[in-house]
Amino acid sequence: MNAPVDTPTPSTRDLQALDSAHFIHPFTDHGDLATRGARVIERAEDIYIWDSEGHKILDGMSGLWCVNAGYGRQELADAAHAQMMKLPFYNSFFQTTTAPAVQLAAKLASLAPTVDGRSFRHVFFSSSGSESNDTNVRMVRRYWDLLGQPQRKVIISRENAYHGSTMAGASLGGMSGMHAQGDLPIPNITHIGQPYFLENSLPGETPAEFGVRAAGWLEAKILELGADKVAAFIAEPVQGAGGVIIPPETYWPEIQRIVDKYGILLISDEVICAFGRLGHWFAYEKFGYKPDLVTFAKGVTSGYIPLGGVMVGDRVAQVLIEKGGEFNHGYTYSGHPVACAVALANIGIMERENLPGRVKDDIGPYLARRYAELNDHPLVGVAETCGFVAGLVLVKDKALNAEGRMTPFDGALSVGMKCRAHCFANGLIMRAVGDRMIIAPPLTMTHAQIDELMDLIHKVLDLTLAELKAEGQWG
Ligand code: PXG
Repeated sequence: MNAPVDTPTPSTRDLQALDSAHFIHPFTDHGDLATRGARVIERAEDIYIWDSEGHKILDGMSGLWCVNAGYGRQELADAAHAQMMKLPFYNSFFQTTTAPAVQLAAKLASLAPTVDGRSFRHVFFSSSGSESNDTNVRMVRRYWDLLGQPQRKVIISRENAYHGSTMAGASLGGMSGMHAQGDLPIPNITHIGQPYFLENSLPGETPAEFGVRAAGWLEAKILELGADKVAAFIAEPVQGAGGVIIPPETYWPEIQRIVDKYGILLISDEVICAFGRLGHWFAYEKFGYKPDLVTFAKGVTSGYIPLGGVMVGDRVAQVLIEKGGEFNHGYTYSGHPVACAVALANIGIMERENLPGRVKDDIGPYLARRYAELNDHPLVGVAETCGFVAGLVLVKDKALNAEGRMTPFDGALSVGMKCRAHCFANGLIMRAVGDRMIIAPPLTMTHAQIDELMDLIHKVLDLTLAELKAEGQWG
């Protein structure tokens, strides 16, 4: 075999020019990008990334909610290398299988907790969260067809949910900007309101009351459609891309009561929330509900290689397997041996370092304590965490107005984007969703690194406030 040719790394300017000329980025305004040039990320270690200009940046978003075990894990590279040399690819169609796919399926089944006798013994693999949710749509419809109830077609989701970007994923999602492009949602998908206390509660309502009322929107929608038309409800345990929306404690138990009452399937989309992110292997355990299908991706490999899938609960698996015949669905890379080998190694690291347990008992509570301090900052309406995701809302005035609400900034001011610019300039990756600033850092963080993160957050908030004052937008 030839040794790899050592080509010189192109300059940042050259990369930006080629990028602009050839690379269509996801969710990007290319006119805007061309005027700035893309930020080129070159390498990463632990919780930090470095751009091509040598800036060190604390990655408060774990790549894109996925590098749960942190960067620079030799074991994951070794697992991929060893599997590539042994068997880089073989498919799992036509009654064949490979050891990594089998072992990962069994491992995932052992990690998914059984609640009230409902267990997960089967897994369907894909390469992403979007493909996994497409699988869910097909699997749910197949399930009801096999049970002789083909009229049960409607899947209920929520506004401001994110379930991916394929036709089905974007349709399940509740992002109006996505629906506006390409005639979405596809038929038989509908949405109810989200459980966002700050925006959707009534004056004087407690979070507990609001949680029950928000769950009640599901029951109202089921009754409006006719229960015999409804196939499933899909939701993220905590909404991620929507801005880290943490539901009140009363929400999930009430949702469970409703799906049980009408016999509809419950899909827990845990693409962000599983694999330690909320302090558990799977997040439904944290909230105590009982999904029939669980979507996963991202953290299963810590993002080192694409892999996703669906944990298929016994209720669905039994019907598919016992009554099903052939389910005409699958992807070339379902059970990709290299991706599965990396996932196994990644789960090995998470077990050895007890990453879910650290989030639950140590760094999660520490982050929560430190985040609570942000509530004292004049710009911060509410700062809150759940496991290792956190969100804070930037507000113009946190004193409650006559309607019992804080006063938001005028959207045209793009205060979240101003804050995000200060983050970039000061070595911190934090996402802005409107005026909500959100993080989901690697689960390996030490207390000292959380302190470093908090110093950076205080600094960017102060800089944002100073900018607003200088523009005459404050006070
Ligand atoms: N479900 C959930 C809950 C997600 O967060 C997907 C499905 C789709 O996964 P794939 O692998 O197909 O991208 C996601 C992905 C953001 C952002 O801006 C979030 C995601 C993807 C891209 C951007 O926060 N989540």
